[in-house]
Amino acid sequence: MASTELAERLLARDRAAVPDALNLIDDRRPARRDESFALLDRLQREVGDGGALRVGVTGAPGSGKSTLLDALVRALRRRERSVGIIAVDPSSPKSGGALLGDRVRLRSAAGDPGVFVRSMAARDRLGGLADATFAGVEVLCAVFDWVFVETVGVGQSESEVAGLVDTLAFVAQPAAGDLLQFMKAGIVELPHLFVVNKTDLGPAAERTAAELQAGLRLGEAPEDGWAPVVLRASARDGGGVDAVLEAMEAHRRHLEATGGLKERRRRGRIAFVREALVRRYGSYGIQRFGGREKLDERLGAAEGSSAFRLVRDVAREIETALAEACA
Ligand SMILES: Nc1nc2c(ncn2[C@@H]2O[C@H](COP(=O)(O)OP(=O)(O)OP(=O)(O)O)[C@@H](O)[C@H]2O)c(=O)[nH]1
Ligand SMILES: [Mg+2]
Repeated sequence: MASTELAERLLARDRAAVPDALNLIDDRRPARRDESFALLDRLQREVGDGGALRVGVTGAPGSGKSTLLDALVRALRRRERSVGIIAVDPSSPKSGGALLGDRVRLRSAAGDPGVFVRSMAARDRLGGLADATFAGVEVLCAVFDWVFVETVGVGQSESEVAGLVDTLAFVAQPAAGDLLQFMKAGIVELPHLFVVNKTDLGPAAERTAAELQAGLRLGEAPEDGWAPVVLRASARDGGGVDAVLEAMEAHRRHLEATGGLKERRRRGRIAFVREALVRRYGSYGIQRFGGREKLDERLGAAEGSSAFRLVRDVAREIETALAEACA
């Protein structure tokens, strides 16, 4: 199917077009890449800076991210909201979705056309969160009311996923003892809400929540004016799940009221392009291009292009600069 037809169907919120669109963005053949860029440019322009709530759900392995997502999906379906989910698979370089059933176990999604789940590889050949993950979010956001991205881990994956979503939720295990590590790594600065999960297991959750709350108070006042929220939940029993949803909605309202939404997405796109280019050409390449400032200027001036096309276009410019440097 041509990208123009795919774009029409996605913009008409036709869910049946989603798998074809995801296949297209995963296709590396040059002609298909051009189609894919055209599709993503159009989605970016026409979906604009509103649309689906984009929420990242992160946390240590086994903390209950998927179980929480399952509970959130149920709550959203009761409210007649549609949901798209990208589960980032940390293990396989190319999972093709086969692991999906094991990792995500979304019972709530079975047979429901209002829920779409896709598992994607964490890393592409160049390292970093796979480009397809970023593109997949754009596609799902055209069609669904809410889009979630589940990622495991502490460290780089958090900051990458933070650039991709409006709201970042961190799922913490009771008494995991991770808190100090997060603080050292600066992780506590990124999430907008912390969910201490498994409260059904006893009082440890209460302690962890109090510890987190105290730790967050030590940090600097957030520059976007949003004070991170600490919530308690039992994803398994559904306890506290509505409050999690409400906190996510409250954060979105905050972003809209302060103008932060547009700015956050703009910065997220620029960070994505910059990281992709630095990964590919190193700081030497960026230097040859004219340095970070020139790069940011170039990226800031390219509003109509999707981040993906921009990576390709600026990559060509950097290669020209490198060739000149060698001549
Ligand atoms: N008691 C209890 N167990 C829970 C709760 N939430 C999740 N679990 C259990 O914790 C285990 C891990 O849950 P998952 O939802 O798969 O955790 P995850 O964070 O998605 O794990 P990965 O995707 O592997 O990183 C499973 O055995 C769940 O049944 C909860 O609220 N209470
Ligand atoms: Mg999971």
